[in-house]
Amino acid sequence: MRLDVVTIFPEYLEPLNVSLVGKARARGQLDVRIHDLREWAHDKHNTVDDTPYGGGPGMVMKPEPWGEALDEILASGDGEPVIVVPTPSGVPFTQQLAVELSVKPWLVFTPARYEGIDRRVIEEYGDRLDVREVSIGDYVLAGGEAPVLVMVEAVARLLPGVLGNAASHQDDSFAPGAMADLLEGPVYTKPPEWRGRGIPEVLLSGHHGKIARWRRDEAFRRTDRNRPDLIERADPAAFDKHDRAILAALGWSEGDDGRFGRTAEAVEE
Ligand code: 6GU
Repeated sequence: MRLDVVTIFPEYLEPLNVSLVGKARARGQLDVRIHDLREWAHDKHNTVDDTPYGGGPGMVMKPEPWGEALDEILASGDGEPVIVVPTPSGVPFTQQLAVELSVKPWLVFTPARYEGIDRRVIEEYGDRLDVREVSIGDYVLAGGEAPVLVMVEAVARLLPGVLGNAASHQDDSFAPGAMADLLEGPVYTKPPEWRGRGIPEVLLSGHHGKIARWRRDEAFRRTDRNRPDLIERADPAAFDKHDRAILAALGWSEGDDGRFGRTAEAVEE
């Protein structure tokens, strides 16, 4: 996979040289190219921003440097990339979107600073290419560089051969499949006792069926506590008899619409 990032802070992307993404690059699984937007600014001060039409606070990124940068990058490769525009006004970045992007051969990220990029740039490339405006959550950051690090890590770990163990992302929280719609439960390793705290007995039992069931119960407990919205949203067809018993014990019941909701008493707590 090829990844291009256009930014006014190339050094902000240094973490892409480290760890999982850094190793994928070293192995040739990822071709990452960081570009300094100011190379496509032509005045004495390499200006990339200007005041907003209509007034208001802050500055807006000028269209010309972005247009020249993107034209040059697009001409440098085969085929067409997906352009990912990080913005707090974008669609939510989810595991589903990470999976979708992970099968594309080429992604171009355009992290902005200030109040964002002149709208005409998104329209211009959106008319010809697959352009996605994406947000990483409901909070406001000073720029799109940290979101690019987040998105690249989420996508890179899905590439074939990048994670050591292909099974590792099968029960990721939010992965489509077996544990879909549930958060992962707790994990333990050696030593068997630490500061007087032991390990749940079942994990030492060697009984794989019981261990799988315990893990799923713990996943329900954690999801109930931290993300009840995921249980409300879940398709109950995915819940077996034991799942329903756990949910009932946690104060959930199946509503007329077939979905689970918290019983009035459980909501009070
Ligand atoms: Cl993608 N950009 C910025 N600046 N803030 C954000 C964001 C992106 N996602 C959440 N907050």
